[in-house]
Amino acid sequence: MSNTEQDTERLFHALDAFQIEIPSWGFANTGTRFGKFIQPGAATTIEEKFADAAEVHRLTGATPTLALHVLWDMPGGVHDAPKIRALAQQTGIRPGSINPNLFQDQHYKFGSLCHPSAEVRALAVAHMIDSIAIATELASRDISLWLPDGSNYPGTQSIRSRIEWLEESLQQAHQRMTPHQRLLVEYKPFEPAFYHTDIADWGMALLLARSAGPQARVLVDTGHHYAAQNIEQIVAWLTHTGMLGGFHFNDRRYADDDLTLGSIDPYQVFRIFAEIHCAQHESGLADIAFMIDQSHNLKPKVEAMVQTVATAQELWLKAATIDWDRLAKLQRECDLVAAEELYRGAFWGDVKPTLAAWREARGLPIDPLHALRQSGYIQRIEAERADKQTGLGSYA
Ligand code: PSV
Ligand code: MN
Repeated sequence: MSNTEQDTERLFHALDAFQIEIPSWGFANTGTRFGKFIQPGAATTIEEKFADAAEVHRLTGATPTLALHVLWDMPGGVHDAPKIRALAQQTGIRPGSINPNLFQDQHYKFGSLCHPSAEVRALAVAHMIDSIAIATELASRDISLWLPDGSNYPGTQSIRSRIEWLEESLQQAHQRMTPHQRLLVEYKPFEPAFYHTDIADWGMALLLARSAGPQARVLVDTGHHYAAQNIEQIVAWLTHTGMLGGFHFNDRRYADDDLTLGSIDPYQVFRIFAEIHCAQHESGLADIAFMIDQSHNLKPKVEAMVQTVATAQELWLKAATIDWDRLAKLQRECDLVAAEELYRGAFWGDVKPTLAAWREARGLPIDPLHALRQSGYIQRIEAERADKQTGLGSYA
């Protein structure tokens, strides 16, 4: 086999291995705190969310699982599991991570797992346990926790007590997991609380995951950092410690903007992917769950999701072209310019022909976005769903 053929095989293998979970909430009408713009094709039921997810997977070949949000997608809790299993069977899309919801119930005004009241904390732990039971019923591995808890004004809550309450709550939830499940602990430095959040950064998430138990890991949401934070360095630490459980990908300009992956800073996504490829190259790597956490308020949802996945595949492939042995040698020799050129050369290199060849070889459309537009899927769902949207006004 020639060098070029070997390279192609290696890159095809990297693409085969790349799977990214899509969120059910990415297909439903969502908005900002100022309001919602309703889309005629937005999914209004869990059946429609599965159908949209299947369409994205048909076009990209990379999204076999759908993240579910407990209260939004399974209001009946564990009783809804048979329905979800039937949908998975029909659409070929497996239920993915299970996302508890600790932010909508009125009891949680001052916190959930960290609330000063033991009664409210018990309610929140019970919801975690229900979410774990749902995951068990659906054979989902990951319970993915984003905790909204925090406070808005200095001195109004005991940060130290809340650490202890949170540790206890997470330990209680962890005990209820089956041996193959994982608890992913997500962090975020602001919003909805604006003075302190109880899991503000990766260090806190790491310590909490360690204290929760051996099946807990950290989840990095790319939108949950202070401006200019070096996310790939966090990735390096978390891969080094074996504590990286997963990602929520999206892009941002100012805050947790949930913009399309790579739309603002594709080089950052490349650098994160590169760090993961590097860790895999050097030491093999335990499973990392790649997920998208985006809700498009203005772009059509299915189209935006296909655009996102296609961009992720391209950036993943670019990062896969790095020659790690050569880069390591240049780094050791402190040949800074050559090392940087090799690294950014991979970013600037054109991988579109390889991606197209892989898609063709795997029976996928070469241009997934174009194929979506040609398929008539968007027109069909808009016609079927428009009357079901609440709040869809006339443009006339
Ligand atoms: C809120 O910030 C958020 O976007 C978190 O990132 C969660 O992962 C997501 O909602 C779903 O609960
Ligand atoms: Mn997230």
